Amino acid sequence: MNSQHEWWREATIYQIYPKSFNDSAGKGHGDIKGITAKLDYLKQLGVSALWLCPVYSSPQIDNGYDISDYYSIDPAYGTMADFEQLLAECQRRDLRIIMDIVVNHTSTEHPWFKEAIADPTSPKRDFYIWRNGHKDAPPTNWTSKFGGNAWQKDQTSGQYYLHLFAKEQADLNWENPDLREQVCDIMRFWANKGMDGFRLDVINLISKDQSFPNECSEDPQQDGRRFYTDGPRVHEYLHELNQKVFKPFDLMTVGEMSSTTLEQCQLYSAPKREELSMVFNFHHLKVDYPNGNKWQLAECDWLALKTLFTTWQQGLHKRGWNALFWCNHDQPRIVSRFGNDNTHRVISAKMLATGLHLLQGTPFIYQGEEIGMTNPHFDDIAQYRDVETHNIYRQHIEQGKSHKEVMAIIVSRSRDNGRTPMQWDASEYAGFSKGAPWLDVAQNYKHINVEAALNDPNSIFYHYQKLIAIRKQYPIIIEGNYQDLLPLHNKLWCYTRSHQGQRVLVANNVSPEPVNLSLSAKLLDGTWQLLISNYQDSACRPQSMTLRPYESIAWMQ
Ligand code: TEU
Repeated sequence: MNSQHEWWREATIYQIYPKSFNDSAGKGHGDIKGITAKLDYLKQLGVSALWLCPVYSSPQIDNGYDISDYYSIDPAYGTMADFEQLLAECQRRDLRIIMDIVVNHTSTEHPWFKEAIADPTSPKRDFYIWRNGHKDAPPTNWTSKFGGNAWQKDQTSGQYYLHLFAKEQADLNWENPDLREQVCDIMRFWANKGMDGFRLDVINLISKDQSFPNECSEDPQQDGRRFYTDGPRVHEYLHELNQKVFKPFDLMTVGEMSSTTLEQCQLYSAPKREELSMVFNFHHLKVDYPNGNKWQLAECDWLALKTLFTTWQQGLHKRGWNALFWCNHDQPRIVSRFGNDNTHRVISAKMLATGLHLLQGTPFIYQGEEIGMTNPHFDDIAQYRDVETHNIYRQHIEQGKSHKEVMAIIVSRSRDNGRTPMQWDASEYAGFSKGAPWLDVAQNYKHINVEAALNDPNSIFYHYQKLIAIRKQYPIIIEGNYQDLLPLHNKLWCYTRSHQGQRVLVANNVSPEPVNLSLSAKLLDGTWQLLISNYQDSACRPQSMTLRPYESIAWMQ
């Protein structure tokens, strides 16, 4: 495959969380027809592809990341005919579709698991990971990502099964070749429908250390992850999937990488190794986690963030390929997190967008990000729906924290921050649904909504639209090398991209105060043009100057 063929290198991808995108039937719950009705809006934004979060049949314990039938559409989202119509309408508009596929685990309602539980001698038993406990203790002390021990006891057989996520999400045993063949069949089924790629959920967790060792340290971060993250056979399994499915169907693949390393991601996404097209990692979204702890509050550490960008930009340059993103359905809204949703919402949202979209990689826009949707700031636990949020709430209260303390963390960290209904207009329920939504709409929908954004030529929407167009127009954005010009400055994020004698210079003030920018005379030589900025009267060429609060300017030479 050459670069021409790899459409995803110049693409921007839009992530849809179907439950919260658009409800066509007044149920308070988004559906596939609702997505089809909004394709012209997405086309207007200019994205090349949609990533659709899981719409397969599921008991919805984890909003579809607990699949009970890989071959059918959950009735809550519609029918297979609705899905096929969505696909056809996308194809008509030259929009591609990436399906989210969850194969690290299934729902415990999946027939494989039901058979495995009902009959321990069934071949399906080995599709999952079973171990004996030690007296009354589970097989290992690993913890689930959603809190508590990662093993659940089956009372009938007395054995435990592994679940790295909720207890209703049982981990699959990839050591079993029949299971791997089933996974290939599932992927072929969807590929045959004509979709363009897969987003593979927590795909770097599929291979577990078969000796299942215990963690020996009391450190809460020592939760067992080192025994299954980027595990012993993961590259072999991905290469096998690539040869059997991805390559024959010419699919684009993006692997969600949990707690991975740059070295591993160089391997996953190296074109010659034929594993994945690109990786989707989270290191840059942990710079406000003290000691890696999501459930403890801290501000964004910009120096750490910039160091990570340098490491990953340079580390994958000409070696692999990265996804670029600020938001997804598991993350709080970026404008409320690293920007300022209070006094500088529009300007800081645009600054964050420019900083990210002019990097090397494939940008992903999460629904609502393009209009600067914020965290909803829900302060009542009853307003939250997420299984992780409720588990963590319970766990922290049991550990003796006060309700107030726990809520302060949840308000800023809950995954539901990114899941509130899409704000389409100023009508009731933000035009998302005619019925009361499954999760409350953020109260600011009357002024933050798609309709208002489309009517305002200076809106965040048009800024994103321009960034998407710039990427398609200038190969330097796709190919250029990255260099941080002021790596030790904690208020300026200023970098160049260089490619075949051309240069792009990006200057971002990441703070709410004015900051002086001084650049070397050598750098300023030559002819420059303004590419994009977030104030209307930004300097047309780079010079030493004062950058206003959250000011962001990109020039090209
Ligand atoms: O998420 C994987 C994952 O580990 C996180 O993003 C997780 O939500 C976070 O660490 C919790 O603090 C993927 C999906 O994106 C997520 O929605 C699913 O819940 C999870 O896998 C299990 O399938």
